[in-house]
Amino acid sequence: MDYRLYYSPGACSLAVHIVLEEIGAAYALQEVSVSRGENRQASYLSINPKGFVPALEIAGERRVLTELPAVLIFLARQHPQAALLPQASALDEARAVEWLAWLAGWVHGIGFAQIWRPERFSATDPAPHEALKANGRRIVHEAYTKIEQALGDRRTWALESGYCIVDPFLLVLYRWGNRIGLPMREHYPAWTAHAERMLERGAVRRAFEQEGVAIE
Ligand SMILES: N[C@@H](CCC(=O)N[C@@H](CS)C(=O)NCC(=O)O)C(=O)O
Repeated sequence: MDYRLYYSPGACSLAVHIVLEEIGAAYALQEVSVSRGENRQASYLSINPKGFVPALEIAGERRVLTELPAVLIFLARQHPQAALLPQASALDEARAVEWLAWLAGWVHGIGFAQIWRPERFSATDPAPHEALKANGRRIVHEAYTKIEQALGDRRTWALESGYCIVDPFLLVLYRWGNRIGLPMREHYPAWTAHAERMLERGAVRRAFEQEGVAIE
């Protein structure tokens, strides 16, 4: 076994799960359910003290690797035959990192976090929580319009150079759009076509099946 992925069904760790399937890695799955609060239990905090999924255990390494962009970039670099990170030029690679940083730092870390975890932004006073949720939705709407514009120029994948580690993350966010009740199919046709292309991939179907999740 080369890797063990600590994941929660349908969480951002799903992007790593898809990439593990894409590269054909020998890996084990360890469920850490966020909805049941298992990520905050001592047993998991001893593995990832930050209390988030994903965390990737790497054979021979003492400490797990955390932070979604870091885990995705590591796997793509470690398995270059899968061609999941553009390598033609430093700028091509940076374009993938540019997407990952924005999706993780802004769309997930600021947008969705305000919707699902307003207490992170106002820990002691619950009064602003509803306003934080509304602000999170505003940020997600604006970001989703930008994603739709980017995918709407007839490109097949996030990067013109081809399928890469950004695309599984976009699929996770597409699912989350459905989860928060956005009319994904009606408002984001180019992104919907991208999601449908993703669902044609065996690696994606296997990861969805193993986690017991669907697109809607
Ligand atoms: N900065 C982290 C954030 C990861 C993250 O927020 N993961 C969520 C699941 S999508 C989580 O573990 N949430 C636990 C919680 O909110 O308690 C990363 O990019 O990996």
